[in-house]
Amino acid sequence: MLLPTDTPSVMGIINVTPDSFSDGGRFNQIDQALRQAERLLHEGATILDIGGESTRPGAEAVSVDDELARVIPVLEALKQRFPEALLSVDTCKAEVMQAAIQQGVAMINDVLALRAPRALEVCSAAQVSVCLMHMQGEPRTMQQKPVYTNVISDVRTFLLERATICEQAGIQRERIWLDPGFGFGKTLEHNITLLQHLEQLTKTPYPLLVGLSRKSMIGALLGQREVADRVTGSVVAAAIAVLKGAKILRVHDVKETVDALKIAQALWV
Ligand code: PT1
Repeated sequence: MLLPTDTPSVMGIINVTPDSFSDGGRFNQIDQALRQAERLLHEGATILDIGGESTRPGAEAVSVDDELARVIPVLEALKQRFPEALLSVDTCKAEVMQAAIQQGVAMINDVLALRAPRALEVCSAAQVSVCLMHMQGEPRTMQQKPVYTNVISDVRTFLLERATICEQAGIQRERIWLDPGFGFGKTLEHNITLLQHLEQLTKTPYPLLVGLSRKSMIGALLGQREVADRVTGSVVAAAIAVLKGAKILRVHDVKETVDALKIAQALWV
């Protein structure tokens, strides 16, 4: 199943990390993920992105076994309950990619852009789309001192190199998505520059996915606003990204983003 690129889509975020839930019990996690999926799909998400490893700044890595145990039962339950929904898995690990592909996911969303061992092999052997994201450093330490010669061309060059490597490994061009990785080893100024010049990343053969939802750059632009109060800021940033050519918006607040998309599409010439 290929993801549409003609018109922008909203990808709803489903986190299955322990800190997202009051009780880490298996049944509870599956049940909560199903309820959240139902709401996000009802609100207009056409893709759901399921992640079992936090990659936000400062986050610690998780083991393969823990990530598999969190993510795979949730994918299985989602596929059974919502067979028509497009699923994406947010992972860097080849083992998790392989198991997710067996559950029928349409996209592998990888903040490491398939640089982990065997990730490229696993994805090229399957009929799956891949999202290649740019990150400088690793989540635990990436915000300590990000440096670029030119953030736009550095990110663009990295993403096009990874896309070429994917094509050479046999992943079809139509299956490759790029993502500048807002907040991943980038200062506020770097993030602002990337969004201001996002159209430079859309002039490639590959469609663009962006994640801005509730990130610290939105909080900082609003004067250190807490996470729960970043919805409007996130929605405006998402609308700007779409007007500059982004084709998938990865968001928490699906309903609000879908409204913004409808208005932007109706009124922008
Ligand atoms: C993203 C993304 C992602 N973001 C893709 N996958 C996260 N493809 C997880 C902050 O500054 O943008 N694209 N998977 C979440 N990561 C972050 C990063 C969350 C930074 C918060 C911040 O607050």
